Amino acid sequence: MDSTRKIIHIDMDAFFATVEQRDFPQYRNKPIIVGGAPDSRGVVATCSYEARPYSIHSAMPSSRAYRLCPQAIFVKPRFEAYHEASMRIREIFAEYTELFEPLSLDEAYLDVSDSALHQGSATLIAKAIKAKIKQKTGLIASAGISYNKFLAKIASDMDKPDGLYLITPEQGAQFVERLPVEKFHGVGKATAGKMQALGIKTGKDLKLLSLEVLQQYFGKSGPYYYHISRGIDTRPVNNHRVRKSLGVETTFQQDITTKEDALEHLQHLLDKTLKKIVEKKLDAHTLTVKIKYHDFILITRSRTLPHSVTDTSATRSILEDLLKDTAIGKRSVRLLGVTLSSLENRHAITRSHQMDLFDY
Ligand code: TTP
Ligand code: MG
Repeated sequence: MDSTRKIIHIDMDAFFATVEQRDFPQYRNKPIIVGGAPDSRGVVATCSYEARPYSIHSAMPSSRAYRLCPQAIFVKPRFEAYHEASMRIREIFAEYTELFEPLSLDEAYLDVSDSALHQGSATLIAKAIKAKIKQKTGLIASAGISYNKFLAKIASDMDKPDGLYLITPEQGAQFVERLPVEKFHGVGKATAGKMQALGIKTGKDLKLLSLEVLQQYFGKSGPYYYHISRGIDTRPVNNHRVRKSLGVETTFQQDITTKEDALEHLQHLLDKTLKKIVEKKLDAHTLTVKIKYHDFILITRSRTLPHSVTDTSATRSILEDLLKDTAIGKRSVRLLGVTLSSLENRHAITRSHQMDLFDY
């Protein structure tokens, strides 16, 4: 068993809602719902802890949330503010370890195995990170501490909000035995349903099945379940997971002379890049166009969107906008390129509803 590692999982409490409560004091101590307006087809991105007793949760239609808690204050998301808070949190992580892996704007794994800070105590390091986050951003984080990613993530959820929870190597295997399978990270609704149908309710039930049987039922995920049901997870914390940018470009045999041709090519390059982004399950907020004129002069034009480029059907008009301030159509062009950056791992549930969030 890899009992030697020290992994911390940090997850911000009611992230979007807490940013709103920080920035607008009139929202503090009140049920706040961040997301689509109650009379729209929008959905809830998240809600403050004051709204949680009303059974409101992420991805629920806003109209339903309104019925559950009519006195709640509905707030339109401000992605720039969340992004900025996220960057500040990451700066804090970097002060404690080089080895951290953001999973989304509000959560990350940190490997502090080799840290000499706080006498090498991962619990004290987690406490210090929470305090620093509070001090520097005014936001609250929960921390889970354990000897692998799977258990650290479960632990950060155990004591929310403002949580600090440790699962020691001695407790790990027993802890998983008692854990309901729906709580297993990586077990989605469909798999949980399949497990229920097979009578697998807890880690203990899962542990009774052989590797072969698990592989037969769950294919490639079989070995993962086999190991985590024993508290074993050797996945490393990977700080290179999110690429900084992704792009494609083409040099033309014959220069492009018209704006229409340029747009056509750019759209094609963008569609190609978007396809890669979607395949890699990423979101991209910044779109950059690169133009090299026939005299080799190179210019770039960028636009950062409040939502992911993958969530808009209006890429054509964004490209047109970006070309406005260029000499395209007047000077001939030998190379065009498109780059997508500000990449984030795609959020599993609501991104497809993200446009609805703006449905105000
Ligand atoms: P979560 O960490 O899942 O939720 P949370 O931080 O709001 O609350 P908790 O205290 O339970 O951790 O997600 C982080 C942010 O991501 C959340 O504030 C809003 C956004 N989000 C969505 O936009 N859609 C979703 O479906 C989920 C789950 C989150
Ligand atoms: Mg959170």
